[in-house]
Amino acid sequence: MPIEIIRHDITKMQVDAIVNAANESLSGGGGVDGAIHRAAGPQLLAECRLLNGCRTGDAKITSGGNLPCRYVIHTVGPVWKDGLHGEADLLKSCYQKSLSLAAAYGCSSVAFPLISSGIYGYPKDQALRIATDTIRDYLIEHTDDADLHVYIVVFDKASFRISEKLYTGIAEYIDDHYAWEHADRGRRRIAQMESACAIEEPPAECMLAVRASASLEEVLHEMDESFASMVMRKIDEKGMTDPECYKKANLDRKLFSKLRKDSHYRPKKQTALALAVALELPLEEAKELLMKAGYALSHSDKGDIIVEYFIVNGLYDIFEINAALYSFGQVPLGGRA
Ligand code: AR6
Repeated sequence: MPIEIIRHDITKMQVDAIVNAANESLSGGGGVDGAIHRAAGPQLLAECRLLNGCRTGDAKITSGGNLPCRYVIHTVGPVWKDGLHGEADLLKSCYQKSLSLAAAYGCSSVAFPLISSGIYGYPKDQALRIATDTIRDYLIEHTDDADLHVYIVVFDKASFRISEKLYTGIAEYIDDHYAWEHADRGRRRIAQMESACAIEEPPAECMLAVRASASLEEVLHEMDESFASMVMRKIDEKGMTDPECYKKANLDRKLFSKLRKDSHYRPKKQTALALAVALELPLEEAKELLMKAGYALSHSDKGDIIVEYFIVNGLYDIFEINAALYSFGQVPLGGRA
């Protein structure tokens, strides 16, 4: 995945560059800044002293000292006041300037902490949203940096925050669709018996009858169509380019080109779901696409229900979906070769 949110200590990340949430003096501090300076050793402070500080929203670079990364990019996030003092633009600028520096220094992987979301008080859900949106937009605009792999490293579980409203909406949806799976054995047995008597999905022959308006040739062709062919057809129908599609799907270029080259390529479920989201398929079509890769959206899988919630509500932002999946402890969408 070009953008990956992970829970880790950023000082341990084996990447080309890590980003430090510093202050304007670049003389070290608490939080992640303190942890980075401690792990990098005194050489880092000596290099920082030569940089003449750093303005809020800007970024500067040093070596990584004793850290496993080659570089540390120091950026200064805004102090949160009330959101009405240009905080969002300054925070965006931190990500943009840091990514430009990483690209200028030939980095192919970079790890960010959630800048400003600790001592500087930026609400974590908004900080995460700005981080994912800004990094995504940057990667879409800078096609040359398409292979840049970006980690957003969060330290504590509380950082996987999505807005209260979204969280509640998803929690209710899960409750409605998942609850019976957790009912006591007796109720579960009754539900099983009921579902054995009901036909949820019409058999293929019914579908042929229902779709009487389509020519037999068309229907047979669609039944034969592979996963990869359906993706390519949908890309054409929607007038998308390949990069638009794989970036919206949070897939790396190499993985996507496998799909382009091999019409029988069988993706992982998270990749198949990511493509359904990137192509903004309505629920039935998303299920059809998944089925072509041998998967289904299951109501006994919390992650599937969360993705379904977004599709049903016409919300196709993969990074918002991933933030929600993280919040509920589920595996994110996207993938790499
Ligand atoms: N790895 C990953 N994330 C971490 C780590 C770590 N080792 N340690 C903390 N975080 P903060 P700010 C998370 O306060 O809000 C310093 O004194 C933490 O949970 O480090 O931008 C500077 O010198 C939070 O989500 O940075 C400045 O004066 C995020 O990193 C000021 O703090 C950022 O928290 C900057 O404040």
